[in-house]
Amino acid sequence: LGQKGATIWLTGLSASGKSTIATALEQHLLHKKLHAYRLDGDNIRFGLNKDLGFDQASRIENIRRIGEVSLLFAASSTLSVTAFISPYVSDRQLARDLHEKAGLPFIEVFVDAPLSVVEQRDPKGLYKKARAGEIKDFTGVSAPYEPPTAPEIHIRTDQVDVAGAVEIVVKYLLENGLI
Ligand code: GGZ
Repeated sequence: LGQKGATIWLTGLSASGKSTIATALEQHLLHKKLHAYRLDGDNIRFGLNKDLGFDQASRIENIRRIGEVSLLFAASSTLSVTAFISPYVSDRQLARDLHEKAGLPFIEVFVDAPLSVVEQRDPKGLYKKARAGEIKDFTGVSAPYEPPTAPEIHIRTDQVDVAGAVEIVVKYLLENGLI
């Protein structure tokens, strides 16, 4: 394969736009005949990680496994696109370290929208339930989110649309010789 693998790691609050951007990015890369694969709640939390919940230890293990799986895809020359809250700096750092040790690029993308905005969006009514105490340990409400301090890419989803977000990531990949 001429293509080099890498992991594009999206992090951000629930309803920040991670899955939407990951899906659009994956489609864009596939249309360019690049190998891309998206990992998100639908194919990980309902399968490999269905034994895990949302307490801190479960999230740490969730992200640890996802880091290992994304590494395998990247090692197979695939552009691996992950879309998980991944709320802890230390867990994202572990995923980064795995990739760097293997000589594979790790691109952290902060999918950033203020809590007030994502709470307004609330597409699944989860923030409302969290505020009402019906869901415990909800990120941004009753569980922490530690924003990246030096992400490779920072996208404000209250300011750019999905196409704009994809363009930002693709530009980064082109400029860094990853595609
Ligand atoms: C955060 C939760 C929770 C709690 C269920 N806290 O917006 P969604 O619904 O579709 O995506 C969220 C998803 C978060 O799973 P992750 O694997 O990305 O989380 S982590 O990286 O922190 O392990 C949300 C839903 O699961 N969800 N309960 N308590 N999000």
